[in-house]
Amino acid sequence: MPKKQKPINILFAATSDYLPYAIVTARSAIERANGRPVNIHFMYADIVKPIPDQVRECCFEMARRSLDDVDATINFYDISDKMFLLEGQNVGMWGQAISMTHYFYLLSPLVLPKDVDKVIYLDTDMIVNCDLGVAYDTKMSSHLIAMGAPRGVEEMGDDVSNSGFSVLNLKMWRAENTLDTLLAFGRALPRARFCDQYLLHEYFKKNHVDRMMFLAPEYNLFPQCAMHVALQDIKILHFTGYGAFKPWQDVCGRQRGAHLWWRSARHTEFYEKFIMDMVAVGYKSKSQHHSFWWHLVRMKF
Ligand SMILES: [Mn+2]
Repeated sequence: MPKKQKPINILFAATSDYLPYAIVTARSAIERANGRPVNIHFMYADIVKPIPDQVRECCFEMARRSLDDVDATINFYDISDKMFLLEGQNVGMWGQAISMTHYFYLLSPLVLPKDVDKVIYLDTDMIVNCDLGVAYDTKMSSHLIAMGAPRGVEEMGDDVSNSGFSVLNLKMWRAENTLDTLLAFGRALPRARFCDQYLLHEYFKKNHVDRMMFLAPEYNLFPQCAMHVALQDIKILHFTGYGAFKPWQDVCGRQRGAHLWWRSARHTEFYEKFIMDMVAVGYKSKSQHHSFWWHLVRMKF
């Protein structure tokens, strides 16, 4: 028997209503991992709006079933009791509650099992278009974090890495107590529009750049802003930034690369929910006539 490959650990951290989208991102990563096992970790705290326990449990069950046919596990971590740790961090332009959700993943050294010594954090509005094993296996040495390199389309200037994708060297974070140091640093920062992204920028990029590793920019590109890069060369599509439409709200088919999202969405238990939501958006939209056509085109091709 060939030795079983070491799994890739992937982290999502959000309120639990983002789980359906996280599962689409997860499926896209799993489908491109060449059969290597993937462990999904979902850290959540429902601090933005109340979500009934039954609804959340149903969502968890649908998530598990969405991974039935692939070599993947999923674990859920309620981090509500850790929220006090985030007190005093920058509240960004999204308001108190949503801003705090942006910091969730930074608690992973504390929350994830100790045998998970490295994790790839992904936003829930992404499609993985490459084998993540390559980034996962990259030797980090003394680097605490690895991110997509600067891309020149950032809100904070051209030298900032978007925080939707990062590889966290959890073993080293734990050994050096990086989380405590980082959060203390964050509490002393002046008010800013951005949250975790600003914190990482100030801490790593400005003050500890030797502890940060830069991966290819293609690991985190906004497809509509990176027209010079062919779709197949974008390793991770991030549906955000200037001019972006979330694929699940893109009634008119305007988002570049959205069809890749729908292809993975179709392989989850949430597909019908996505369709129903899209139809509802379509009804509200002035351009509903086109929307149904576009959606049909997506479903068929
Ligand atoms: Mn995002």
